[in-house]
Amino acid sequence: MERPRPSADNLYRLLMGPAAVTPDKPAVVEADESGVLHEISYRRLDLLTQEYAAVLDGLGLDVGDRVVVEADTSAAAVAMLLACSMLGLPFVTVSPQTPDTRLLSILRSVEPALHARADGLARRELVEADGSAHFGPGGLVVERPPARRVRRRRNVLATDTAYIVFTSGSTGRPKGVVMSHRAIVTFLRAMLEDGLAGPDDRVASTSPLQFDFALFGIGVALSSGATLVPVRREDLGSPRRMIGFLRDAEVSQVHGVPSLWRPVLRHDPDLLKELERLRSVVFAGEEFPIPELRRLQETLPGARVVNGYGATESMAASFTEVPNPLPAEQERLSIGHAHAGAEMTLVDHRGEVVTQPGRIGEIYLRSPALFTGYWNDPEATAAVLVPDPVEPRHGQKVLRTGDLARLGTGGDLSFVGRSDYQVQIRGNRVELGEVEGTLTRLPTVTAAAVTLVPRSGDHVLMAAVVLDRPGAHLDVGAALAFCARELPTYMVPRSIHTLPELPLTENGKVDRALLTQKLASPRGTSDVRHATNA
Ligand code: HFR
Repeated sequence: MERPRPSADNLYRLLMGPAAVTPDKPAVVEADESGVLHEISYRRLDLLTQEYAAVLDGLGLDVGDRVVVEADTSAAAVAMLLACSMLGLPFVTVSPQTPDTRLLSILRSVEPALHARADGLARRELVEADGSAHFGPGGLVVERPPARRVRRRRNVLATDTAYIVFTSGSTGRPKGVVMSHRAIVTFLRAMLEDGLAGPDDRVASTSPLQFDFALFGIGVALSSGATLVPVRREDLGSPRRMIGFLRDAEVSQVHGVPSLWRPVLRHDPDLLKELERLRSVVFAGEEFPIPELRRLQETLPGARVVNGYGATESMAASFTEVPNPLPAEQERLSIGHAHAGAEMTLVDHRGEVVTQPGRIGEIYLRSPALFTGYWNDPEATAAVLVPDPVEPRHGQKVLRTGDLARLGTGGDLSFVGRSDYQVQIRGNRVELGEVEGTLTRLPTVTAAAVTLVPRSGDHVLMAAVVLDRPGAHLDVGAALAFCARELPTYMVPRSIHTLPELPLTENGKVDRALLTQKLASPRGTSDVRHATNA
């Protein structure tokens, strides 16, 4: 049977649209191992995609058969994602630094037809994948072809799965978020309407490919005819190399989690002045600590900072420009209104829609870009794809985000925190984000994380803070006294530990589970100076 045909709403067709209009424009600019920049045009990227698709098609896979793609973001990796999209093969992205145990659990869950890894990556002998291959600028080389199978489908439809991204599993077992072509294409069309990036942008992507923030950068850059500029992992660790790369690649827009900026802000903020072409910084994933946000705005005069809020289950929900300068007393950031193609509604703990400004509720997201469901987990799916609280009778599901926000006077929202970060202390409800916000108002504190640590049968609030310079000092006693003045007693941390950096997850967010472990055994926290609020 001839090759499956992608219908209009297909990720490949959206992202390669510009190839027909500006074939010679650079689609991707990437550094090789010696740091030399190479441009791959839209025409070249499409040719590589077609080449990969021909080899994949020769394997006789069926629409819906999964392909695990193990790579960092690169032109070849993008071509692999597009080739899978063209043939209706859901891609499952994993990063080279994904531990074998996590990769095995993903392979066992999705049972891929093929595990394709970027050239140069070690072949992890994990028997779970049927076929194995490696890919690069020279082509897609199949090492072990997948078993022959019957092709039951010939059309790739909008409702077919484009990709499956596994959540970090911070709250429980990792879940596979299944996104259809219709969902991701609808979302990216809303980004085009909002003008997040334009054809003259050079968009730097800094997240690992297993994080949909990386897929967002690929989608936004290519669908707008812009140029995608992946930042190599080894360049992210050193402020000088990261800033040098962004400057030399003449990047105009940087996508990254807040922790991306912490090292340069702490060790060498003046480097940021070299980024004269930088017009916008889009952050997502968690709150940007206010003191760091202020420092970033001060040192990047020409750039607007955009607070991107949302969950993988809809890719993203809102993009809100951060006011510059940030008002003095502001502690929580606005997540504004949903982007052009969605709407956020707040529902209180009684299930009532919140209409009163100042009130807090859980964010429910109405959108055509919602995920299909969690892979092979109908119960978890039913828990978050729920009847519309405003009008349940029409049967259209909405996403229950698990995030809390406060309703503003103009219907805009300010982020409060995750509902599972609401903890009970001696019967009182504590919003960890509120304690963290108070701690970041202390002089020299640039970031803070508060966690509940089990202690002799009870739980105590403990705080970790990062100071704004390596040599800075925190007067912990004064800090605890400040908290006691600003917060109810039950919200004052039992102790405050100064750390050189906050532990991070693979996606670059604060790793609260690891932090709790570190704080539970003070010996684990190096350079610990703390007083107890006994
Ligand atoms: C998230 C979700 C991807 C691309 C998200 C672009 C954008 C957003 C995404 C990234 C993500 N302020 N808390 C914020 N898919 Br724009 O982090 N997805 S996730 O599924 O891994 O995590 C959760 O992270 C949300 O439910 C929130 O709790 C939190 N979060 N963005 C923000 C945020 C505060 N801007």
